[in-house]
Amino acid sequence: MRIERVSLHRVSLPLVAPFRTSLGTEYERSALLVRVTASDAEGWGECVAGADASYSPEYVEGAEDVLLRHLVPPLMSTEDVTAAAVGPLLAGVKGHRMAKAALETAVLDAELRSHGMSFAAGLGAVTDRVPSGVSVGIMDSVPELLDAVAGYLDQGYVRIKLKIEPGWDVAPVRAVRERFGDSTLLQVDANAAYTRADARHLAGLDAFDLLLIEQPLDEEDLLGHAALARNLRTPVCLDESIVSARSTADAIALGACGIVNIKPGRVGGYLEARRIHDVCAAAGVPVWCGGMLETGLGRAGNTALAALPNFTLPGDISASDRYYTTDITEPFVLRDGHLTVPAGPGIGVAPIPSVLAEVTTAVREVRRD
Ligand code: SMG
Ligand code: MG
Repeated sequence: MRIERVSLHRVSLPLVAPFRTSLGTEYERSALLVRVTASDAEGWGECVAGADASYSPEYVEGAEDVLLRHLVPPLMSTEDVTAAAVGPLLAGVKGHRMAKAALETAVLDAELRSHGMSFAAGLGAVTDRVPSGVSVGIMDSVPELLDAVAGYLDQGYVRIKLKIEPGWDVAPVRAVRERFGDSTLLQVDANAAYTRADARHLAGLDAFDLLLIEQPLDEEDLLGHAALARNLRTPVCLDESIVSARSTADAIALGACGIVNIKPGRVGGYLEARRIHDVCAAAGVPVWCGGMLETGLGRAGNTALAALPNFTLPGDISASDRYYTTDITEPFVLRDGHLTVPAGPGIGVAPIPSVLAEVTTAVREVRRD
């Protein structure tokens, strides 16, 4: 396709409640939406870079800058762009995977729409609904946490993930297990808050039959994760460390993880996400789809990805109202603990113009000259 215009929409959405992790507390989601307009189709992608660089080196203004300076121009000077060609076209720019993912997703959306094919069909989905897990932030007290978890279980979420950090780990996990029983699917996520010296302490979590512990150590500490995995009964899952199919294969070969969290934004897009899925499937490593507090746009793509066969664990793909009173697309709703995978062309949803206008704080537009 010939891309005529790319527009970058900065949006700001208030969260229904603050979301606290070992990295800090978020009160709103500041996001960047990419819209690609070609001669015969239009597509959208959501950039998951955060307001600050605490989760990854990328942050929203940086993503906007690299898109405008370095990523959009090569696409604009190419006559025939396909989604599969975006990665190779942008290979001269190192890193910036979240920015690249948003652009590739918008191209993929436009391309699939022009063929009348859904993301799910394009990626190879094998199911039309996916089980929904919820990520529960760090709270001021254990009673407050138990109330929050009770609310999510009442709504039907099939899996609970507790955010942990030093000082908020064994006690909250024990309390949730005691209150809600052994049959609740439960896992924890540290966002790299521990060090190798915490191995013995983390082994204290082994008593609670967790599905997994996610990214306990620094993202670059693969050998530390491998050592930890040898010493824990709880399976080690990697999030931040997994940035490509190659880093996934390395992590698996080193024994650094037994489970992989796949986030399309973190790895450069849905096409690399699918390659990671395939690498893991070949190695017998289960995967699940992570979340970055996406709007309905990102949520739509993630449900399609999570419908691939090796996504055997529930993802952090909750209903829109977990974070937002008003989503920018048709909201995703929980039905019997599941979300429906959009079946329409492309990503299957699009921003509702009136809502988009309300939450937009700035728009930058690049046109082919
Ligand atoms: O989308 O429900 C969601 C967020 C899930 O916990 C979640 N994401 O490390 O997995 C993770 C975090 C990253 C976002 S908070 C910085
Ligand atoms: Mg994580």
